Amino acid sequence: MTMTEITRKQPLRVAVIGAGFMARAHSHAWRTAPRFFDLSREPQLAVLVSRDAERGRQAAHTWGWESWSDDWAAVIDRADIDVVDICTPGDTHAEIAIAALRAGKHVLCEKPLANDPADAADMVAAAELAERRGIIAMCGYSYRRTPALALARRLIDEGALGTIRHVRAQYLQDWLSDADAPHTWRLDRAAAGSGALGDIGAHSIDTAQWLTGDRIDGVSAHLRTFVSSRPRRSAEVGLGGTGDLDGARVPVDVDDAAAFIAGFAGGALGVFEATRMALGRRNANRIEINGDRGAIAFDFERMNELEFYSEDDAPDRRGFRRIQATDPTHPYASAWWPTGHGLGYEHTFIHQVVDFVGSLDGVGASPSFAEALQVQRVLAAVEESAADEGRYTRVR
Ligand code: SOE
Repeated sequence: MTMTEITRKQPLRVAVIGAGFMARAHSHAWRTAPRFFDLSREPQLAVLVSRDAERGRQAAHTWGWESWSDDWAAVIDRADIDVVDICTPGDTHAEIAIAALRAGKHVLCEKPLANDPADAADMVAAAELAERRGIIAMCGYSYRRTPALALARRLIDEGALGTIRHVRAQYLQDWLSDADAPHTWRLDRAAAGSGALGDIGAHSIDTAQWLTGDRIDGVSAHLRTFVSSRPRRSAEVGLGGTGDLDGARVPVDVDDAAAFIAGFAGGALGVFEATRMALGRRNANRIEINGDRGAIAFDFERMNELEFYSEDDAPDRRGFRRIQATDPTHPYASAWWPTGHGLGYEHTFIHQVVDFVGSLDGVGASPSFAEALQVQRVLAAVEESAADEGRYTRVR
């Protein structure tokens, strides 16, 4: 009988801050990424941080973390931590990320980067200083890591769409359609910065700018709040919370829906919509881009598929074709299952970990904090425009 010891790679010790839905997705990703991808370092789930003792202990146990803490500042000071992964509401991002970068930790921070451009700019300054010491900072716009969208990016980079004229992006959810759906921190301006706009519209803005390689430089926007107060819950886990209702209602001070047209610096025209009240649409993160040579269309509710139209096809067979982005030639796909077997939401976070660890080898983390700051500036311009009845507003 022979027995050989498995040689392990250099560990990458991770601390996740948060114990909600996102921390759960990230925990799974840190654990799974090295099981399917050949990473240069071996992520280790060192410590989960949560203010809530019971929830933190439980989450750390269930998701496979070595330990739990209620003190993020102490965790950041620990010499054995390499990465700080921030999965808390937006109002806490700047303080934690800046402290972590100063302490020499690599940072992965959930989107949107912050609740306003000023905090985001401070985070960019800290990231740029840290980068000189080989420390990386990345923002978690996870949809970039959907294979079908990464394929769209490849097609656009190759010139298959030609000059981009139209960007049509909608992010439609319906989990807040019911006026009695409970209040959550995602409806609290102090914690979340904005409503559907920053929560899901930010994804569309990032995706659109990343796919086109262009930036939005002006917007004309409208925001709506359809339900002005919601039942209070004693605790919150996942979307909408799980704690008991106590009969009180909490005011909603963010948008339920956002709609805006956008001018791109390169001349393309964009139309954006973000809502968590589009009844029947569960997580329809959609984008369609038309150029003068071709077009792509994508809907996350069919996340394994990309529609592609090309003027290069013979005239008698032109039309959108439906590509299943599950072939080994497609981005990320060769690490997974046989062609056609499909991936899910969680895979985008696994790919995010793969790219994050990859960027430690000097590839350059993207979306960088600077890219995420540009998204923040668009969000701010949308709010400014909406406050002025849709006046066309420059992104500054
Ligand atoms: C809630 O609307 C939410 O969880 C967003 O916060 C995420 O960014 C998105 O991926 C799914 O929906």
